[in-house]
Amino acid sequence: MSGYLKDLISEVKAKNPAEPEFHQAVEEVTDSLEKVLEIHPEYRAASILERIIEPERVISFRVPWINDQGEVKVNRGYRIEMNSAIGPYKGGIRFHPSVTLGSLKFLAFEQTFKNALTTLPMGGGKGGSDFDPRGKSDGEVMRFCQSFMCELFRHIGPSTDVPAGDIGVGAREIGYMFGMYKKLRNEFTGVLTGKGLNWGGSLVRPEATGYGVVYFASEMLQTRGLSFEGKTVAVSGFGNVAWGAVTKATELGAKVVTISGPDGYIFDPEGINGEKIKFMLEMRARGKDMVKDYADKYNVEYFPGKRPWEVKVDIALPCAIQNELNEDDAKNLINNGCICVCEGANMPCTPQAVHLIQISGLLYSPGKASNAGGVAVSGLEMAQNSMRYNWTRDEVDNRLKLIMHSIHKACTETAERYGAKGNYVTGANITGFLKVANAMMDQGIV
Ligand code: 2IT
Repeated sequence: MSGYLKDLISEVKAKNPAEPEFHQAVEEVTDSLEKVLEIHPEYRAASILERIIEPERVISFRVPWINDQGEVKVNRGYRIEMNSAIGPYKGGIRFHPSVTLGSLKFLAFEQTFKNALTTLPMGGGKGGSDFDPRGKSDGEVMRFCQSFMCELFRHIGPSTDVPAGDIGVGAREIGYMFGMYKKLRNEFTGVLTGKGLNWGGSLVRPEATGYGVVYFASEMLQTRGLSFEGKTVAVSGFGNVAWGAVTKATELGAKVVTISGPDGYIFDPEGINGEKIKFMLEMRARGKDMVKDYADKYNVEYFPGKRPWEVKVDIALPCAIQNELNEDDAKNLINNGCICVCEGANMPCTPQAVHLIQISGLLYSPGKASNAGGVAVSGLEMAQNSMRYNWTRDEVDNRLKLIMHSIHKACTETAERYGAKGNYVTGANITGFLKVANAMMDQGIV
């Protein structure tokens, strides 16, 4: 890495202490940019990278709420408005005990590049809270969401910042937040995506992230004349992304043999299909955040405290959370003959794991490219809201497929142009960076 980039990373670490995930995400992107900055000295002269790394605005706020016992609880809420060069801030809201300023900054940073890749006009943002939805009653979740929106509403809007769901935030939470926003603003507008179908939501939005991951992995496999047909697949997580990925991979003739939770993973040698896929939704709705119930119900093996990467599979789709697949996991996958690791979560592979997977010649895609289908259909939801119209399922699904195809094409072509053929990390980072950087250049020093 050049002295300039090394100094930049040191400065990011010194200026943003205790934000390890943010450092990791910034390092991953800057690693890809050496050549671009050499060819385009104007970016360095305009301090584009320094500006992209600094959020346009960080909002941190108190979220007080009352639990079912009548006690007052306090959580911390955030919204990171990272970059608005190519459109309004756009990105999910995460409710999870692991949420910190640093983890949301990493997610908002990734989102900026991801959204640029979708071909749609969306800037980057992310928000959330350290609120733990596990075991909370419906009333508690509603009161929390309402309190969260009582502060957030003044910072967002359909042309300013459009949040959506993420870990711990699904259709129910979006509904409660939308209700409070509407009451406070006296305005029915597309301020959130992932809305219910009969009040402004888009068909295929729930499935979009997982479907997109599988569409993207299919494109990757195709470059080697391969497909999902007859392949064995390991999926981690059992939330929204995992559910969509299991559904589509199964539909394309693959056998998905694992899903996982914070408690461990299950191994279903017959494949997770039919009614068993529906049961994933039921497990999620139970609010326990455990996957063991699947093993009990379908009488399959359950591995407490373990992750699914030790299973022999052809394709691995990590769809749970950041840094869930480390170097040892990567070794296991490689030794077991895995051919493709396609990220459904944001930054699920550690840098050491990514390095090993790449030098071993496996197909590998970073989440910012392969999981962009979720936010892409959020962009389509925004378009439908603006038109006050709804597209059919096929219309949205076809657009999603087309977008995933475009992202794949952009990544492969850019990687090749910059002398890194087959490297989806380089391709995604450079493509996303150029779109955002050029927009920033056009708009002056703001
Ligand atoms: O990580 C992500 O891309 C999301 N959570 C979806 C964001 C969105 O605005 O739909």
